[in-house]
Amino acid sequence: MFRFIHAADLHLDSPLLGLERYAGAPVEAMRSATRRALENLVQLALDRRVDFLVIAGDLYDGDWKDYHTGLFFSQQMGRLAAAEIPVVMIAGNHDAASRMTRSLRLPEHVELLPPGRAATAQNPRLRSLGVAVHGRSFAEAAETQNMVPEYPAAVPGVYNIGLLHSSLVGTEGHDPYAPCSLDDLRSKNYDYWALGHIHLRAIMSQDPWVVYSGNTQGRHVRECGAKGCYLVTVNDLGVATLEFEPLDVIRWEVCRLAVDELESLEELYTAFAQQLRHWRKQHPGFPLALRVVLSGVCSFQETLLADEERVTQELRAVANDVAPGELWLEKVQIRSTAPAADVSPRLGEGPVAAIHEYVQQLPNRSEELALLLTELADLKRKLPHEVLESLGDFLRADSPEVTDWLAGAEATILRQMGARQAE
Ligand SMILES: [Mn+2]
Repeated sequence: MFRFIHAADLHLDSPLLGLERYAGAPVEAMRSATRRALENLVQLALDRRVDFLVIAGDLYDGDWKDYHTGLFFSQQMGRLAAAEIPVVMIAGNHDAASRMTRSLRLPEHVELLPPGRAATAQNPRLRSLGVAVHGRSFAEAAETQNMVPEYPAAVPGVYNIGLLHSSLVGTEGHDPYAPCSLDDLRSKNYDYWALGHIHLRAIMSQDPWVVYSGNTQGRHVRECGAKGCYLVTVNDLGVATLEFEPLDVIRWEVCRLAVDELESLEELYTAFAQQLRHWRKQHPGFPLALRVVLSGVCSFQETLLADEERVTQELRAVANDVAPGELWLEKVQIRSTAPAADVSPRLGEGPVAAIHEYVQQLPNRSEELALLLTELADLKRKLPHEVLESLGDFLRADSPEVTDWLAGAEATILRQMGARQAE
């Protein structure tokens, strides 16, 4: 029997996106979150006495600002060296050789499989366990070739693990790096494919195991819920059992608050406090980064829009009250709409009313909506990777982002009108 950990996408020292500093926000926890997640990974390896650790790419978020990132990693690896736990890893699109201008020599028990050509890890401890780990690093940030065909043939009589940073066919919405299909992977006759690149953990197949461990720490609102790694136990018959182990130190969630039943800002704040207590119970002891989305038909929409900044800060004050220093309101989005009876008379008959009606009808006019989204495709091509990542899939008509945007459009129209009337 042996045990290993499959982790990927640590994105060490990645900045966490979209966070505003304000009194009461867990700024320090957030800044060092990816490092704490690595510490937790190492601690887990020690506590559970694993035989080895594999990392399927994107250990680093990109080129190091200075040597501290590399030194932090080597310090953590030192803890594993003392316990004689080997590490095998590959570079992904974020830490591809071409992106890294700085590097440090790796300790002997840590093996980075080379770019250019898939290879098998050399560590003799792996051989004595009856394990072969195969993999290939990215040389360039954008490797668009299917790498699987040239992976080494499975070694007979041992447990074969493939390390691969790749988007599988069917995982849309991700850069199509080193794309391959499940059939490509099956054809290699390996026992376990440890995949990286997709940050949402997923078991794509059980025979053989094809697994995305997801990233170890959520970095923005698109990476919600518990994040961590898989602890894999392989018995003497070669049968593996997987356990998900959380490693994150701050957790993202989207907190949707329906306002349909509420009648005033006061009631909103009370309902929000209740919702927050619910979140605290779901994630006891965890600092949370929350995006708050107000949805539904709001009887006091105008009051809500009249002083959005105040509403946001009031909600933050509620969060500070419920769990001081543990809740971070990343953003408050007003996606509620005014009752139709309130809106139509205000808009009258003019062009603004026409725009409002157009936006309201869009969800039911799929062809027009599709056309509109096609025009956004151009914009999407120009956006930097980091921005895209935090935006989500805004080109798919049925994605929640698009629904939210359309609801937000009405708020924008009313807000503009309110501003004009105030002038
Ligand atoms: Mn990644």
